[in-house]
Amino acid sequence: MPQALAERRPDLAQRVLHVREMARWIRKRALRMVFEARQGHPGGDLSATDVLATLYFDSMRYDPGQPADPARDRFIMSKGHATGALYSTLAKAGFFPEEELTTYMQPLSRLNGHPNRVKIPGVETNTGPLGHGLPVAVGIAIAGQIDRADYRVFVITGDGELQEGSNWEAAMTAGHRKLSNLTVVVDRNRLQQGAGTEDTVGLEPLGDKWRAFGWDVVEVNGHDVEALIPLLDGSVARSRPLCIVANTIKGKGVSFMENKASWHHGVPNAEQYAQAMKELDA
Ligand SMILES: Cc1ncc(C[n+]2csc(CCOP(=O)(O)OP(=O)(O)O)c2C)c(N)n1
Ligand SMILES: [Mg+2]
Repeated sequence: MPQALAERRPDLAQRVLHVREMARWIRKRALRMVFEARQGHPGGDLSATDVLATLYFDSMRYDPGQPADPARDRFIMSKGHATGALYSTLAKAGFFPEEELTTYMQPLSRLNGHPNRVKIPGVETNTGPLGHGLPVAVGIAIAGQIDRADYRVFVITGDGELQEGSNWEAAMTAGHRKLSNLTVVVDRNRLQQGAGTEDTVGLEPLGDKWRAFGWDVVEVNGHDVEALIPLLDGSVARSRPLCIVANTIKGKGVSFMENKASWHHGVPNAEQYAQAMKELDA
C-alpha cells in the first residue's frame, strides 16, 4: 500500500504549507492552460483547487507509477469541466509529464475538455455530463466494502451538479449501505453556469438533505487547508459516508473572477491574465 504524504509528514504546520504551495501552483497552471487554449472553466477550477491539493498532496494514498494499484485511494472529479485544476494536479502528482499540459484541448491531445479514463493515467472514470461521478463512486465503495479493502473513495461534486437526480439515488444507496469508505466534497460556490444555485433550483438546507439520507455532514471553509486536512486524512474513524459541504468562492484567488457567473467559462485577455498571475503570486 503506498503511503499518503500525511503519513510521512507528521507536522501539521508543514503539511499545511506544502498543500498551500501546491494549490498556488495548480491555480497558476490551470489559468495558464485556459489562457493558452482560449477555453476552459476557470471559475470552477479555482474554487476546487484547495480541496484537490489537500487530497493529492496530503490525504490520498497512491503511486503515480502504478495508477491501477488495487490498493490506491480513488478520486473522481464529478464536475468534469474543472480539467484545468484536475490535469494540473495529476501532472504535479506525477501521473504524466507537466510539459504535456501545454497540449490542453489541442487537436490529438489526450487532455480533452472533459477527462477520459482510457487516455489519462489517474482518471478513474469519465465525467463531464454532470451527475455521474457519485453513482460510480458508490459502486467502487460498495466493491471495497465487499472486498474488505481499506482504500478510500473521494468525489468532488459541483453544487449546481446536485440538481441532477442521479446524485440522490446514489446518496440514498450510500447511506443505506453505510459506506464509511466514501467521502463526497460539495464545491459549494453557490454559482452554476450563468446564475446562482439558489435562483435556479435551490439546494438549501443542503446539509440536512445529506443527513436525512444517512450521511455524516461537516460544513467547512473550502479554502481553509488547515481545516480540510483533518477532515480528509482519515484520522477520524467513521461508520457512515461523509459529506463535506465546502463553502468556496468561484474564481477564488483572482479578484475580478471571484463570485462572477461570467467566469464559469470565461477566458482572460492578455492584460487580465497578467493581472491574475500577479495576484496569484502575491
Ligand atoms: C448533464 C449536464 N448538463 C449540463 C451541463 C453543462 N454544464 C457544464 S458545467 C455546468 C454548471 C455546473 O455548475 P456547478 O456544478 O455548480 O459547477 P461549478 O460551479 O463548480 O463550476 C453546466 C450546466 C453538463 N456538463 N452536464
Ligand atoms: Mg457551483
